[in-house]
Amino acid sequence: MNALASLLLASTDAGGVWLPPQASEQAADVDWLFWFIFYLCTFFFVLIVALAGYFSWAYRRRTPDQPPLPSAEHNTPLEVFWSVVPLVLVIYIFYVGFTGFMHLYSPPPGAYTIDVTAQKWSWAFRYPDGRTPLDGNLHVPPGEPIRLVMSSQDVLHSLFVPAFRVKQDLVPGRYTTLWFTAKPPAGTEPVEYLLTCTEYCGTGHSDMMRMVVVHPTRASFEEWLAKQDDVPPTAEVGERIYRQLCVACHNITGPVGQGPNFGETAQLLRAGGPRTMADGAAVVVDEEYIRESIMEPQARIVSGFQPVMPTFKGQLKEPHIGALIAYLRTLGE
Ligand code: HEC
Ligand SMILES: [Cu+2]
Repeated sequence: MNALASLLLASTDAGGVWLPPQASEQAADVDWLFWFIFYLCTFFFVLIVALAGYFSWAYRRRTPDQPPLPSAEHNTPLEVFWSVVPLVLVIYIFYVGFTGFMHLYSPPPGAYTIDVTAQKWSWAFRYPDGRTPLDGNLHVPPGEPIRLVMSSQDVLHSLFVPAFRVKQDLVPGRYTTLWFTAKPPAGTEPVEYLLTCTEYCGTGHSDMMRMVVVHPTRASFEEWLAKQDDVPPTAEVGERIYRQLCVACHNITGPVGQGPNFGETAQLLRAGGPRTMADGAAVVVDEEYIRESIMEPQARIVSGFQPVMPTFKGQLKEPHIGALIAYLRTLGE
């Protein structure tokens, strides 16, 4: 019975066959209206198709020369019935949809605000005190309204968290907002949900995936936030940043991805270059070159590659760059 209910409704905290878990306080209402419309359509589909099938069988022509049956006369009660019932249903759907929409697009005053910047092809999140998440993911405290103030550096992007049932476009040249209240995780560990771009924005569109990390308590969120700045610039931290932010385009060895292999970069860093740029210049590969490649990737383009690397300015700070360089030094030894 439980299995049947979750198959038919898929509206549980844990998620069902068709929908992801309802991880925000907004999710249940969205799902409720979705399933209401879905089953209403199913009901009328079955009713209409069954009646049409039955009538064409019941009133079929029985002999080749049978004259047509007289058509039914006008029937006022029946016509009022089949006009008023759908009208009431549609008005009800409009009412629930419109009030739900207004609710979803009016963040409550005092919501915790996080800045979001999208660019081809990454997300940058900035907390009220200016800190940015080291792992590139959106970390949030549970059980309180979170408001995202969002803008785009280049083209249209769209932020979507399926488990929260919220989605909003990011438009260059203006701010848009989105809010949600994440449900507290069941256990004492943070829980992660997918965050993705749902507006096709170019070749790297599918790389625009991050996690929303819901902390079990406000205190554990604060503790995490406090740690975001003072990272030790060690190779381990560098490797973690690499896995989270760079691995999509930079392999270490093997086939070359969208960007140069870091094994090769590491060797050049050890030898001091030279690296040939698209304009033919041969440049020295040192710490400053690595730093520039990360903060101003468009300044100089490595020969044979496309200028597709996003800047990590605003997302990575000095200790992070130091950590990445320390990590590069461990490669290809
Ligand atoms: C969307 C793909 C993409 C991502 C993500 C990306 N890069 Fe790049 N990267 C490139 C491309 C393409 C180039 C070569 C063109 C250029 O110079 O901009 C490059 C070049 C570089 C270079 C110069 C390498 C050399 O051998 O000359 C460095 C250093 C670098 N990236 C570091 C990083 C770091 C560190 C990260 C993660 C924080 C990162 N990149 C994330 C695409 C990417
Ligand atoms: Cu995008």
